[in-house]
Amino acid sequence: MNQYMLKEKMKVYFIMGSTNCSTDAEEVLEKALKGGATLFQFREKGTGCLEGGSRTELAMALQKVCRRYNVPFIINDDIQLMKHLDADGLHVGQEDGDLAEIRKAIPGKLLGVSVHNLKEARHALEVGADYLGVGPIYPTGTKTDTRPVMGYSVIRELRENGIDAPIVGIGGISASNASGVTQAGADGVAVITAISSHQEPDEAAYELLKSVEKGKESN
Ligand code: TZP
Ligand code: MG
Repeated sequence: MNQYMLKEKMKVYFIMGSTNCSTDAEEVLEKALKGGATLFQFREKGTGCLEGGSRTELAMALQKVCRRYNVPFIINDDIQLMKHLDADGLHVGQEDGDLAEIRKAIPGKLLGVSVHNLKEARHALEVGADYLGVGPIYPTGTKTDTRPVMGYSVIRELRENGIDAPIVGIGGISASNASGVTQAGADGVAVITAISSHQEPDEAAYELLKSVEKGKESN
């Protein structure tokens, strides 16, 4: 996938695992993709999350849904599972290991890296990351071990310093504040609860997409 296509796929980047959904995860994902989510990351984490075979089974079921909608399927921080499923890519954080080694371990696959500043962004891209996740942009209750809230000015700072790779903002993003993130220079937004906890995940994804596009237009 070239960078232009990848940037298009970043618009509404939906992330979740079973613990983020109050109803069936497959249904939530299907609705999200129907509504307009453009990329999906399987992130099975936290208290009560699935393990072993049931975790793999859920991942496979969600991958199937993504295939039906031609939406890339990314795995959070599990190279083995990514390889086992032949998923489209892997997303890792700063604490998930040596980025250069991870890059080498998954040739030809998308690699996304969470970064918090220019130094981390440059390093991730030097070793061959395909896209960057930046955040938390706004306060979030979904991930407790985050860095301090940074606001969307950090995205503008990355752009002003020549970072032209695909970027998604993450953390506390909803349809009401997504446009600020793309207006600041992000290609899209990554969300968990704005879609997974919404009564109508399809509407949530659609509203996010509209907000993302509005921000891009005024960028
Ligand atoms: N990384 C930084 S913030 C965050 C992650 C995984 C959680 C985002 O969840 P939400 O519900 O969209 O705020
Ligand atoms: Mg991680």
